[in-house]
Amino acid sequence: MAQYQNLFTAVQATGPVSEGIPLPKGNDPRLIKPFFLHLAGRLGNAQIGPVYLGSVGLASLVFGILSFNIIGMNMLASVNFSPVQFVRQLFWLALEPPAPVYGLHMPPLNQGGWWLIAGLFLTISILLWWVRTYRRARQLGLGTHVPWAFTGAIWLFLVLGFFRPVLMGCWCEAVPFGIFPHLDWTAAFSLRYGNLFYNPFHALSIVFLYGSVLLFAMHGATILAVGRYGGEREIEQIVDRGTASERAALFWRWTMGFNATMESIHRWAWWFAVLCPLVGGIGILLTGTVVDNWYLWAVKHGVAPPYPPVFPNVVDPATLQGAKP
Ligand code: 07D
Ligand code: 07D
Repeated sequence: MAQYQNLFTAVQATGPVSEGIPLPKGNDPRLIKPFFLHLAGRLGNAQIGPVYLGSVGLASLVFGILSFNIIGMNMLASVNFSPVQFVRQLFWLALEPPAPVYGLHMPPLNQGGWWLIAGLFLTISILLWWVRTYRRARQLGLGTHVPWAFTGAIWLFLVLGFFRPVLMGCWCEAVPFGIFPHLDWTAAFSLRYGNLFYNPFHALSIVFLYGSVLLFAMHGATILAVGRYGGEREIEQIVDRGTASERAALFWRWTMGFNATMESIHRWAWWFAVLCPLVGGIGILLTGTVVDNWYLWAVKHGVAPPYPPVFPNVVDPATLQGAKP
């Protein structure tokens, strides 16, 4: 048996497959007869399955697939059901939300109705998936940290597609479905509301996004670096002297004077990741509802300098009579 293993030298143990612990009463049976997959073992654990599906998981999948198919069929219809054009233009195709005239009403199917239905089904699917993560965690006797972290992402998703459009009184404010169309929406949103860079919550969200990346890199690197001392076997590492854990801590203490603990590093990671969409959602919710132009907001609060009056006679065309609403 090899002494020192890494990603490239790891020996894949093959033995009887493990079903995992028995589940408490009221649970469904797990699906898929477990088997080993060598390639999976190169990335993570070589055993595939069993999977717990259950009724909530099944319902989530059904709504998710329905939503995905509604989006796909609408995109296919937009290229006259040509499979070739569907593939060629896939990244540019969209299912757009209703036009402004419909406000929060139900529009005809081909004018945003399908968008509304797809969005409803996607939301149901995501919420059911949340219930699934909660129930699986509880049934295994875990804390519910994963579902609560997932709540962060769901919050931003609901702000973008539900809470903010409802506050603005129009589904037309929501994000379209589609790869490039949703990027166009993002850029247009920033322009419409005076450059999102001046939104402090966008800035904070970026802090946590970049911060999460930095923390993840530091943590991953540290644990890999003490792998030769068994650093990934966290529990028995914490109390003894000279362990991988102690070396990892000392590395950071001696490098920057401060170090995380085995527990705190994971709390840092959890909060950094969760705060990214959490503060982001606050920033989006304020946009157009409380603040109409983040650049002017920044000028008002002394964050950004006003443009020099080079063209003093220019009037914003949007304020002129006869301008389209
Ligand atoms: C790696 C975990 C796996 C998840 C993946 C995503 C789908 C969508 C469906 C065409 C890290 C699966 C994708 C199921 C296909 C249809 C109908 C997570 C990992 C692989 N975006 N966005 C992407 C979503 C928003 C923005 C990619 C979803 C906001 C920018 C992918 C949502 C704004 C860029 C994607 C959402 C925004 C992207 C890669 C929901 C502001 C990119 C995502 C539900 C936050 C990047 C072409 C990824 C890209 C990208 C999905 C919302 C901005 C298609 C599902 C409206 C600037 N987004 N996005 O890897 O390459 O995430 O775009 O809210 O540059 Mg987006
Ligand atoms: C989208 C949460 C929802 C996802 C869920 C999962 C499925 C199933 C299926 C795998 C990502 C759904 C899952 C459907 C998947 C399978 C099979 C999380 C999501 C529930 N920005 N910007 C952010 C930067 C600019 C804009 C956040 C950087 C410009 C808008 C992030 C830059 C303009 C919005 C961020 C930059 C602009 C954002 C996203 C640089 C465009 C948002 C955080 C360097 C011209 C969003 C407050 C996140 C937000 C957002 C980064 C620039 C627009 C930190 C680095 C100025 C409109 N931007 N941005 O976690 O919250 O997203 O803003 O230029 O809405 Mg930005």
